Amino acid sequence: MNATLETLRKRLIAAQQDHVLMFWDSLGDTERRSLLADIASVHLGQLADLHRRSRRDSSSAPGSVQALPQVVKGEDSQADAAARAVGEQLLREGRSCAFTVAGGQGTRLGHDGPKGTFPATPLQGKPLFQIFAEKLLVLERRFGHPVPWYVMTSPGNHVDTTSFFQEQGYFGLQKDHVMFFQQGTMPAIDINGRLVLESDHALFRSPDGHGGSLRALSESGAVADMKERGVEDIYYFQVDNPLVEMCDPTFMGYHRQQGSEFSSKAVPKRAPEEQVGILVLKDGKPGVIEYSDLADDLRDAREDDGRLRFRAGNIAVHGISRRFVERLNQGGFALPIHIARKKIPAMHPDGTVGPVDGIKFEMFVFDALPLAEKVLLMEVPRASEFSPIKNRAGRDSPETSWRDQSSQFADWLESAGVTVPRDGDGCPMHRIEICPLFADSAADVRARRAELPATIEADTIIA
Ligand code: UD2
Repeated sequence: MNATLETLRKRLIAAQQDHVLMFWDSLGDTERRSLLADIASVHLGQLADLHRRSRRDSSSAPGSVQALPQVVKGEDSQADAAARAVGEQLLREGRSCAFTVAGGQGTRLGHDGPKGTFPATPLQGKPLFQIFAEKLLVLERRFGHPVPWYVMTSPGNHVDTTSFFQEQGYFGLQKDHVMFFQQGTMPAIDINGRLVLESDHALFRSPDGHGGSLRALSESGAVADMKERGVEDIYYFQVDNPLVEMCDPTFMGYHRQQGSEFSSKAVPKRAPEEQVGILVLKDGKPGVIEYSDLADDLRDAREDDGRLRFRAGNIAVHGISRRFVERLNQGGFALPIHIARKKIPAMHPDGTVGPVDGIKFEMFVFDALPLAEKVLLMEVPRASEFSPIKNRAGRDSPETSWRDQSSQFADWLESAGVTVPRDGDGCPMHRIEICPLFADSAADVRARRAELPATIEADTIIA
């Protein structure tokens, strides 16, 4: 260990990072070994570059921005039906899988536990993971083939997530078809570029962003598992959206028909000021521009028909070909690293722990768009596909998501002839919840018309 220590110490001194050994003399052998391994895995040169970058203006305003051509779901019913048939065949043959990124810390929601365990339905308060599991069970029933489900966690929530699935009996899914893996982490630095110690023998690390999923899929063996199962396409979605249309066959059908390697769903932005990333062509390449990097004239630009020109709001639902993930991981994985300034808990030289101003690093999955040979963008209606739970209150909160879930169920019921009283804003007067296992679409609801009430007169669960 001494030789390793001395080599490492020299590297650390050269990089002005030798403070990470300040507790060395008081550590036991196991702790020393673990600290050495932790430090050895850090790319000190890269860290110094990132710190230099963090001190420059980080905005990356692109040279030219154009709207990305898109398919609009519902605009051409014949083309949609043909794509849907392709997507359904993929499910029948087990060639599509579901992939949830659930490694985030969910700090804004303030929920004690992994975000997927958050009670998300309007009346029964079913956890997000249960909603997804039930939607997957419906697909299995409908297409006669289980849909493999990959769930990415992070070191901070992995055990809690897997224990939750075990306690809940995998919500009725077959255990063999649910795979968990952890995403990678990156060390953080303070504003002077110095590594932060979380304890006397460990660096502070944080999850490497949802972009890290594209590396973790490969490193964890998930991609190899997919290959073995015959899975060719991955339906990627975030853990926070109960309205996700699970493995949407129409979307995955277009993805497949057009030979796309990376497809994205978007919803029309509500207003120029809405704070969502937008999918565009940046300097001729597909990508996402964060709202803060979009110049005002582009943000406000409109088509002749009055719609926003740059309106493709990113809802973080993607179709990704397995081969593309394999290719990204050949010969060095290189997505850009983004910088986030956050408070970080640090161990000080006197052994106390307290927050310091720090810098965390993350990769974003949509940065893979320009690396794909072919991409597809599909605009979908917000009301039926996107109502995330991100904040405790206000926009994108449990309250707004319950309302949007109830509205979707109300639309389905009305299509089956049920009377649903609505308020002046058009929202259902009562909360409604339909279990996916009872019906998972308007067509399913119509097929069970005989079992429905004539009118919704109070909060109603249909299961
Ligand atoms: C993301 C997008 C935003 C929009 C929105 C749609 C970015 C930077 N912004 O915003 O443009 O598309 O979603 O809902 O992506 N996660 C991990 N590991 C990580 C970090 C995040 O698994 O290290 C997961 C997290 O569990 C969640 C998702 O990624 O499912 C989104 O993370 P977020 O809440 O940080 O992204 P958000 O809502 O700011």
